[in-house]
Amino acid sequence: MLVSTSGLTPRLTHGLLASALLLSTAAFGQVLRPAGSGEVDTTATQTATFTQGTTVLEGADRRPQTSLDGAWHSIADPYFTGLYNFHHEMKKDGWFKNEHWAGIGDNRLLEYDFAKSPTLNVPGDWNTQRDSLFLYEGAVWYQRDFTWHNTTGKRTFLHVGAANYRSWFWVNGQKVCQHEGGFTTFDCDVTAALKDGSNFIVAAVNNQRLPEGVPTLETDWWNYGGLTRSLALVEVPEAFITGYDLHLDRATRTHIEGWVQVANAHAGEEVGVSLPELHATTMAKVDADGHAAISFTPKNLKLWSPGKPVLYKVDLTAGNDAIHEEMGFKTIETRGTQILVNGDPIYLRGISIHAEAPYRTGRANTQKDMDTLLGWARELGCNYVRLAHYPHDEKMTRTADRLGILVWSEIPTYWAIQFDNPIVLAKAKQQLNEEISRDRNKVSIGLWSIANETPATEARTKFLTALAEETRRLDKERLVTAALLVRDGDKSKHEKVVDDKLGQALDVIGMNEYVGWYEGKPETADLMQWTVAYQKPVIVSEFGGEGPAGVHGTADQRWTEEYVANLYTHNLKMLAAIPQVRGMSPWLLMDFRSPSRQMPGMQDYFNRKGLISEKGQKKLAFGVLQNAYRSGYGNAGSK
Ligand code: GCB
Repeated sequence: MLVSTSGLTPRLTHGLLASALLLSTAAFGQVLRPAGSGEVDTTATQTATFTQGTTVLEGADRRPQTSLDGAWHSIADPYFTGLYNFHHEMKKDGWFKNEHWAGIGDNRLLEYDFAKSPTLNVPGDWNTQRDSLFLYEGAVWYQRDFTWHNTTGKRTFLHVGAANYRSWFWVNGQKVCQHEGGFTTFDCDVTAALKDGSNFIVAAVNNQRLPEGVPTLETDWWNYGGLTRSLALVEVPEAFITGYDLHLDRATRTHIEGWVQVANAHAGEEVGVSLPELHATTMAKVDADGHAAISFTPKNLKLWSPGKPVLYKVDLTAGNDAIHEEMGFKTIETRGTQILVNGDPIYLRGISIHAEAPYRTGRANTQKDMDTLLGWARELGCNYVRLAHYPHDEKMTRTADRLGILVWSEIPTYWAIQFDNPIVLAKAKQQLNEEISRDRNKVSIGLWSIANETPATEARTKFLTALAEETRRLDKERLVTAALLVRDGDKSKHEKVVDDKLGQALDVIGMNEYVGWYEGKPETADLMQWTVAYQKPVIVSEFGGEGPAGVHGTADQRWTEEYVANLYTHNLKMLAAIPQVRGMSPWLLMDFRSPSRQMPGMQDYFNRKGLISEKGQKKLAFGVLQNAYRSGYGNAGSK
């Protein structure tokens, strides 16, 4: 366990990521002291307090940024020699010092040199950039130089889009933060480490899977490692906006309420929120914790809804600080078995999407990737997408806001993580906090999913019920869901039962089923009898089957496009007969890399359940689902 002696203590404030559960996350308003020299590595695998010195600067992508993207020098370090010595003690003069042979001469031994090492592009996973790293799981070091000019009275944050899975950061040899979790965005205060003029930054990223990780050892996706999303420096004034939540009040649907949180503000200082296009402005005063409650009713506010994406410019101000947002306003709730958006029942015609990059493979992280994936979803006739199985790049939810597509966002509480381990719960809560802090103001978010296909044990139900409560504490305006497994009833009668106890803690029941693929043939769907124990809306979060693009045969032959098209036809018919079903996101939009998918000629390390191949070829099943969606498939429930 990496124990920091730097003495960072979280302070509980409204809307801040830092919470008592995040043992090591530093709060704003404090000077972040580097965790460097006082660290003791007690075990290699315990990572309870691994995350140190990070927080989420909400709206960072709307602030001016100095990009750190581009070529970084890199060293693959399978034994983590750059950080640990031969007795596995943390080095004081590790590779984060970025020393050069030419600089120190021949009196001292140096066995690395970033300046002479090859580069990797950031953002980007290492697996698809260098053949020797394709299957690599371990540590890789990154280094780059940059020029910086200090501005008096400003604070600077290093904004990291994502680093999979554990990451350490040093600026000019000084430790600034470390983080666990491969898909969430985080920020480290680097003010004290920066110099005027030339600087360097070193990052170590380790994607080794951990038994006590979130996710854990098994996943059905590629473990893409590295600085997979953009990095930037973001400057803020001494008193600055750390977070905000502006949403439509469900009761009136005309009233905007929420809060703005300001670090280092004095009680009584003013914050402003305005929608210039509607000539609406409100001012509020912060309390001693820097928290200001917001409540106002702009005239003529048009609501955002799937297919009708109305967005407004929203300006937030606090002293010398300002954030220029682009936001929409909607409500989402349930009534009996219905899902209501802006009070109207809706059927969610969706598709599941992995963050796999179209055409080139690897982690999706460019605007073009987002446009391609969501463009295909629109072409399919979707009003909703399930972003599986982890938070995607922030550009994805911004794009969904603009395109008018409702989003299911998920944390990687996937399969059998260690549900009886409180450390794992703390990690899951941290990822949930980071996910919601980044995206709570994205109008496209409709559902927070807290898990996928978890075993129905008591420990699991307790763990996930705690996560459901945490989700509602952080955001009361969205629906809480999880993708559940279904169980067999009387097999001779083809009974399927959805009664997982976790359903009690959810607003919407997500369920995955694979009739026609992992069980039976497509026609088996015609025989199925479904019982859903809950009078709640159900979203069929997955169904599907595999067939590579261009492989043809009869509707009865597995691995063919025809078979999967037939599977869709029968599943669509079966699911239309389940009264609670209010949406679906079949598995899935595009083929994606997975190490466990080995069938030669058919899979070759790809899960082929995509409606589209990774090269952009549409399969027959795409047409089946498109026809259904475009002709109004689904039942939103009567008013
Ligand atoms: C599932 C998982 C998903 C897999 C899929 C499959 O149920 O949720 O992550 O990729 O099945 O293809 O088996």
